[in-house]
Amino acid sequence: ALTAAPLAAQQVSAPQVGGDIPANFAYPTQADDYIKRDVMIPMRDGVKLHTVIVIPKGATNAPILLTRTPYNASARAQRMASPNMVSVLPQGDEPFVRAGYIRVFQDIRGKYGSEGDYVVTRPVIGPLNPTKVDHTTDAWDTIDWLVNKANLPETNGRVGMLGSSYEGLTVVMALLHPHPALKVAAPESPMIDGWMGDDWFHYGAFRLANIGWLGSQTGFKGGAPEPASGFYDDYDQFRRIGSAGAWAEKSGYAALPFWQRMVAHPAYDEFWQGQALDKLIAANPSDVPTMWEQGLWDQEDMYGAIHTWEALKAKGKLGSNFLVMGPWRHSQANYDGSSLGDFKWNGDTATEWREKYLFPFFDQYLRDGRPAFTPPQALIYNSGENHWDSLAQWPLACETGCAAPLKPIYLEADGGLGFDKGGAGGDSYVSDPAKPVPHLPRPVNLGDGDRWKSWLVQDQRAVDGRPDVMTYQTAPLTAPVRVSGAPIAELFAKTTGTDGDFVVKVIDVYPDEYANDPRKGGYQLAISLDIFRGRYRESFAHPSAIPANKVQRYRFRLPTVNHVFQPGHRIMVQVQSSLFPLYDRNPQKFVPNIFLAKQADYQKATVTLMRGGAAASAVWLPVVPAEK
Ligand code: PG9
Repeated sequence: ALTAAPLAAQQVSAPQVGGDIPANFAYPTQADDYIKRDVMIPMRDGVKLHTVIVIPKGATNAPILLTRTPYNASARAQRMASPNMVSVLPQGDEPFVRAGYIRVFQDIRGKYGSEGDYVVTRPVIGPLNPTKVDHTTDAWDTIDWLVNKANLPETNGRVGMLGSSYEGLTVVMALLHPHPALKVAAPESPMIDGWMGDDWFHYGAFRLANIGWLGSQTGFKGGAPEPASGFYDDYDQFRRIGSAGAWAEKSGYAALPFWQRMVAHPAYDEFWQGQALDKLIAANPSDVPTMWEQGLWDQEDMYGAIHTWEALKAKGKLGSNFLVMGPWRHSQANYDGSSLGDFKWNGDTATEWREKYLFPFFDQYLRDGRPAFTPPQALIYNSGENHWDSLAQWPLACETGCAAPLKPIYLEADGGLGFDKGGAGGDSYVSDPAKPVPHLPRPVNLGDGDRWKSWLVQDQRAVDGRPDVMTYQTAPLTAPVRVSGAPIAELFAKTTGTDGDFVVKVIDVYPDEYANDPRKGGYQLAISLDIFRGRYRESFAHPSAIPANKVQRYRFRLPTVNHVFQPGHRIMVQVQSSLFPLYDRNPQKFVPNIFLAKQADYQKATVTLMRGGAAASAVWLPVVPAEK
């Protein structure tokens, strides 16, 4: 048995005199494999922009990868504290770090460490921007400074630009008049047209989900958390308060200049048209080799990249402009792309894209002696067969000029859907602004990032069966149906109201039983959906009241798809009048400005979707022959 030695016999080490915190202590200096420099780069108007330059230690003749950001350059260049450059920089930068690139993040003017005025998505110099500077000149001046060896001795004089969303917009702006040292670019889910289908509106329906961004982004130079609202369920919050304008008044956001501009421009007038970058790029196409990237389920900027690439295609500029669409949510291209919501892809599609396509595309222009690399004209994930498609032509089906035309799939009686028109008829439902259709099962907290990121792939059964959600579906398919292009919704509808929204979803319904993943038995996956504000059915610039009880046509393009509906699955179309609180509610009574609608303006309406005959509501699908 063990016996303790008598206490007095134990060796007691010297007791601590004083506290355990020494008067002077510093961590040993780390042997970083990089150098970080903070510099202020002067622009042509004397304003200086804060720029973080991360250089691999010992670099000479290194290319530069540049991102211009409204989201804090210092934070963008500090993923975590580490002596390793690869850990300090964002995940998406990994192949560039391995190849010894210099990485540069710059605060755009007026944000974080940069001087000057911040203007939200600052339009180019001209009628909407009376100053002498914009993101085109700022990118030029920045690149001019960076490739000067007196400023940055480690440079080889060549720059590539990339970035997602707002950072993608700054890439596109640089392309409007590119500096000769800008050799290659990748706008990733760029914000291109804030009214048509990117962050602020979709076809005129206002996206309440982004309203918080405005406060944190323009309330403060350095950004700030959004204030507590006193609500967890934003569905309830926005419904009770009323219009977006009433919410802005209550929250104080009504004092923000950009909010005021938005309220002054609810329609697609010169303000929005004049800053639509797809139009500006088409008018000033560059020769800089460019890879346009967009997620198939991008919940923020679903419109920009594909429309700009199409505008360049129409200009005959395909030789230097390539399209990539992955099975991704917004900005997922820069993270792990193995899955989205409940859907698992064939490996990490985002890392695969960065390593196999993006990096070699950039590297051939930025370093000497690198192999030539021509990406496919369009690299698009096939979300029904779970693999990438490399396409020499895109889209495969469209209204005119494609190998195949669009093929209408019609709403039919008794909730049917088919390629035959069927007999004339109609289906009615009551749309009640007091009970809008939620875009996610309640409670909906717009600050819940995980639910926001994957909401577009959530199971639509959450709303299927509501009396105000009209569902039409085919029988289980006996052969695959392949769709590759942009579907077009064409509804013929009447309403007892004088305004109204139309949401159309194209859905892949999984078989009732799905042994590979039992929870997916009967899953309703929207492969394409959008909203259209009825007052714009004749003109985006000049809204008009809907004549009550008269059939009108509502025709709008839906987001791009590259999908195969497999045998045993069904094709489904759902139509509804709201998608809330992501989009503000339509009062269903024509008012001059929906931002300023009063509580009393919101009214129930009976909406009738017409079927068959001369008013055959349909979705025009880009059906192409199935391979195999
Ligand atoms: N989608 C964001 C945004 C871009 C431009 C304006 C407002 C918001 C973004 O992720 O940057």
